[in-house]
Amino acid sequence: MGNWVDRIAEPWGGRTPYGRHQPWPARLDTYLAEGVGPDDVERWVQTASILHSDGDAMDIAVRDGAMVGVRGRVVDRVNRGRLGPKDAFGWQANASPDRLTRPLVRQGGRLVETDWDTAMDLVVSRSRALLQERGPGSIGFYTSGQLFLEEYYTLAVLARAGIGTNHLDGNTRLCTSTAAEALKESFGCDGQPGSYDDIDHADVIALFGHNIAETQPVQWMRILDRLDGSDPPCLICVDPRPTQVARRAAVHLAPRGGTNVALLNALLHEIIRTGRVDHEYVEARTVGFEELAKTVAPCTPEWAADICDVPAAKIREAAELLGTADKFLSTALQGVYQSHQATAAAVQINNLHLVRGMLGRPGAGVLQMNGQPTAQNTRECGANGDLPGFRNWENEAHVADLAKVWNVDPKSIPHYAPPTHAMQMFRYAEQGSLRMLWISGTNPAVSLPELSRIRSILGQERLFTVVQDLFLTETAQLADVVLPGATWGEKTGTFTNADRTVHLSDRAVEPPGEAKPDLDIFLDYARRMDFRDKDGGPLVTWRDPESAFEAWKRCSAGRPCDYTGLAYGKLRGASGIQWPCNAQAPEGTDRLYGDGIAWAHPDACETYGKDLVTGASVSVAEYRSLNPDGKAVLKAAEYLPPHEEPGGDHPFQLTTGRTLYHFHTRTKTGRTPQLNAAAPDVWVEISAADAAAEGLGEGDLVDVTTPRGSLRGRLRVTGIRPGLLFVPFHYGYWDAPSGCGPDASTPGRAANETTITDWDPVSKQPLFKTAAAAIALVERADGRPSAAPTTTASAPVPALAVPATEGGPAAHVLEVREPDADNSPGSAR
Ligand SMILES: Nc1nc2c(c(=O)[nH]1)N[C@H]1C(S)=C(S)[C@@H](COP(=O)(O)OP(=O)(O)OC[C@H]3O[C@@H](n4cnc5c(=O)[nH]c(N)nc54)[C@H](O)[C@@H]3O)O[C@H]1N2
Ligand SMILES: Nc1nc2c(c(=O)[nH]1)N[C@H]1C(S)=C(S)[C@@H](COP(=O)(O)OP(=O)(O)OC[C@H]3O[C@@H](n4cnc5c(=O)[nH]c(N)nc54)[C@H](O)[C@@H]3O)O[C@H]1N2
Ligand SMILES: [Mo]
Repeated sequence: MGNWVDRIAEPWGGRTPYGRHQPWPARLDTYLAEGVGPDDVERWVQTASILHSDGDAMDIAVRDGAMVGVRGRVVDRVNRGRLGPKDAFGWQANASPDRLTRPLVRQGGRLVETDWDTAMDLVVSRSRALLQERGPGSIGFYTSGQLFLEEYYTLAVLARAGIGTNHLDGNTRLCTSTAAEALKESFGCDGQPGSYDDIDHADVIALFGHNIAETQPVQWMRILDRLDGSDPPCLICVDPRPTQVARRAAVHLAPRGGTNVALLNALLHEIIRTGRVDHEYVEARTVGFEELAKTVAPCTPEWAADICDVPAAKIREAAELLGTADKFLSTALQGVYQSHQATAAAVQINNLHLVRGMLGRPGAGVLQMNGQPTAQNTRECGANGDLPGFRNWENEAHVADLAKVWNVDPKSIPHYAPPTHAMQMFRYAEQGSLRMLWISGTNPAVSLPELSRIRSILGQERLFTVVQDLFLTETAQLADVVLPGATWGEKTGTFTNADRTVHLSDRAVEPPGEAKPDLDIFLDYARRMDFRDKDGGPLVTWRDPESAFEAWKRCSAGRPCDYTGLAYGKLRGASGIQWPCNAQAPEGTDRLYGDGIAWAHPDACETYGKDLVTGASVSVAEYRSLNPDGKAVLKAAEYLPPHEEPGGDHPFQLTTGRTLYHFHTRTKTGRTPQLNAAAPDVWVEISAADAAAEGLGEGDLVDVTTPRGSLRGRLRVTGIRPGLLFVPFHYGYWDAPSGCGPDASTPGRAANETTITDWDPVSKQPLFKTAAAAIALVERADGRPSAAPTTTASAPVPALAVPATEGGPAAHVLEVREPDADNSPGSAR
């Protein structure tokens, strides 16, 4: 019994309303492939979603050694049984006929199949030669936010202590480096303060540049359920597009792109002016209030209204809600993080909470969101620009402690400079000091800015490129060696979502052909390189996922991300558990900073911080004198205009981002029939006023051009703020219509043909959200609308008759409310 819902047409499914301070009711979502009934399922195998950072817990249905469906896990704290559209349908991509099944090596200019020994010998001999001739700084690793914890930890050990290179970063640089940096600047250390449970308790929820309806659809279901229940929260939405969040908001602010700091400073100004500061909290828990108050003193709503182009009255309204809220929750994501003052803006969101004393209690929390499913693990394992366990590279005691865990000499762990960030690694490759780049689980030939530059860097003869992926991506096509990875569902490991919930993901089926789990590939490399510890024993002592997890636990002990109380056995069958989980908190920790900002102490902190405007490092002496007792730091920042402003030949602002139905460069969702059909090709969002002024309409084919390059797509006329264009960044070239491509005669369709090589000075996160662009008609629509979905932020203005986005029977998901049979303990293997 239950309802069959077309989850392409109704992405969030049916409502289960609930009141404030009540538990979120369960709803069991199940999707089985056509022709498969519940009785045909031989096994249900426990996992969580790998297509966003929400960590939706689910079970994979297995029959005859193949995946045949999924269902949500009712027992789990994150989703209570629900699935988003990508969760429900995305698993089908695993079985795509074009998966890589054997390693490839470049011979005579072409990639040809080979065996593992040949491919790995090539990688090892090149590594050895480079180490000898040019030293460890000639080798770099660029990894992901989509592998498993065990894999990142192994990679971090072999790169930092084995090779001894400082050049190891993740695509988390493009994704959550600002989240991490903002937490470090305010609280001295990475670590998400809030919990998803705060949604149940808040009376005001503010979303800054975060289209949660499309990018974490299950938590949006939770907000929708609260909006339909008693004592619903008021939403504040800061986004220049009419997202579903904006449509449900009590206050929607649609600022000019790149002006978040001005808006946030005005909100802080109003909160201080109207006497809503919790002075007791500020006094007890923070430093820096006077400086902050001074910086925002001139930032009146009228001043910000001018910069942001939003009515001053609406800024006041938002400030009033935040100033009078009983408990408020804020979230931030790419509309904040991918701009020129990314960290400065994200820190002002933390400041809103600190000045109001809204932290560490149910409903009062900050979620500096992650995007990728396992980005949290990249960060905590030190496979990004940090040392493992949030250790401070500038603190000799932290490095010595890490060296002890690894049984190596502290000098053999590079810490002469901050770990190299990805944008710098690509610069080193461009300039020639980096000669080998090992790319795992990311597709930079579509996802990095200014693609013509990236293609020329990766295509260089002198750069030896290893690509470890599931498919022959745009990036893999430029590689010297391609290693076929096994992925989610085909390997075992753990990963941690945006609210610190750790989930176990078990192997359900065998990988295709000779594809191998990333862990096995890294372990094989470590073995072949014969990395040793200081006593001559093997540096990497583990051999499978569980022993890797146990090794990581030792590295995490006593650190904020303490995993010592977790074990595979404890996670199997049960709900995910939030770190820190240790002897003091054996069931995990719902919120950080309920009683003090413990990790900001000079001896404990992950960083001494940076200047928010220039990115210049604060010295240990400065930090000690500013913050001797380890309190939260209220850091102020003046607003600076975006680096590239519209005008002249490029009159529009251009922003890029996501749609509900696709994940990134579509290697998985583009191979999922229901998802691909919902959004099969790129489009360009434009406001009705701009379309009319340019004499353009729905479906017209246009070229969008910036100083870097052009892309071609059909127009969708929406309620986006006038002056702004939006393009989804999902569409690369592997399934592009013929004749469309980076090297073809017509412009490409990838958003990053147009984006700029530039980054936030503090977090080094690139600027995908602000550029200046021109638009030119190529061909009239002739009645044909764009491929943009109608259910989302890309919904057409009401006057247009565009067919509604639907999935039909193939997209029917079974939803059971009040599921009586708890599906989880015991029934998953
Ligand atoms: N469906 C889907 N879900 C995903 C992903 C996916 O690819 N597809 N990817 C995952 C990952 S890795 C990430 S990082 C997250 C990203 O999740 P989000 O950050 O929610 O997604 P984006 O579309 O990148 O950007 C969010 C919003 O920022 C707004 N924006 C643009 N410029 C500005 C600005 O100057 N100020 C403000 N306030 N807002 C602005 C855009 O209009 C957009 O609606 O999603 C995760 N979930
Ligand atoms: N213009 C613009 N550009 C953006 C953004 C934007 O908003 N606008 N957002 C940025 C953000 S936030 C992000 S996170 C990045 C995402 O950018 P990418 O990480 O480059 O995008 P994905 O398509 O997720 O690439 C992941 C790759 O890993 C492979 N893969 C998946 N699972 C596994 C596995 O288990 N093992 C191995 N070895 N490979 C695997 C997939 O096939 C895919 O090729 O894009 C960034 N780029
Ligand atoms: Mo991301």
